[in-house]
Amino acid sequence: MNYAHGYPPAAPPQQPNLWQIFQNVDKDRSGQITTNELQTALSNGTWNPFNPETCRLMIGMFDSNGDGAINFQEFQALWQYVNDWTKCFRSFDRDNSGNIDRGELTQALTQFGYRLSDGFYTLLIQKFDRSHTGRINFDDFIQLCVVLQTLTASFRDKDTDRDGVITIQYEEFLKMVTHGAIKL
Ligand SMILES: [Ca+2]
Ligand SMILES: [Ca+2]
Ligand SMILES: [Ca+2]
Repeated sequence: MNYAHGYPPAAPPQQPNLWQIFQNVDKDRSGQITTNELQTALSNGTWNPFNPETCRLMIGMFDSNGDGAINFQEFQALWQYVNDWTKCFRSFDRDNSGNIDRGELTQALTQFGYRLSDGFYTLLIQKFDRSHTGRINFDDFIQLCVVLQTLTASFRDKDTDRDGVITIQYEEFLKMVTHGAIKL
């Protein structure tokens, strides 16, 4: 493997096995983690494959050098992010069912600072619940939160007077929604 100068760096003390985890995820030993490799490595707690859209979103967020894959350096931040989401998911899964029901989702998003109507929660669950059970699995929960976060951030950018209303041109709107190639 041909890593950048000085690689692999000493693993941070709190995650001594990170290099090993990286190598396990990097199935073809290319030194880079692709969407497929990440998808295989992650579990949503069901027998179904991890949401590929969530993997794609996360790779997009942590691919700092823009080559479409995750090297070890980028992986450290990505893995921390996955761990943070795992903790977050578990803390909101109050009944330990392994998924987030409507009440738990409401509590989670309210705690994140969102003020959303009942109707919008129905829409969110319809849109992001790939299992069609009315409950949100781990992978879909990340996708839901990231999409919501990204769109809210683009909205806030335009909502300079903070009144919750924006006026935008058609192409500006398209840019907002396609920024990061979000599929809604
Ligand atoms: Ca690889
Ligand atoms: Ca990269
Ligand atoms: Ca639950």
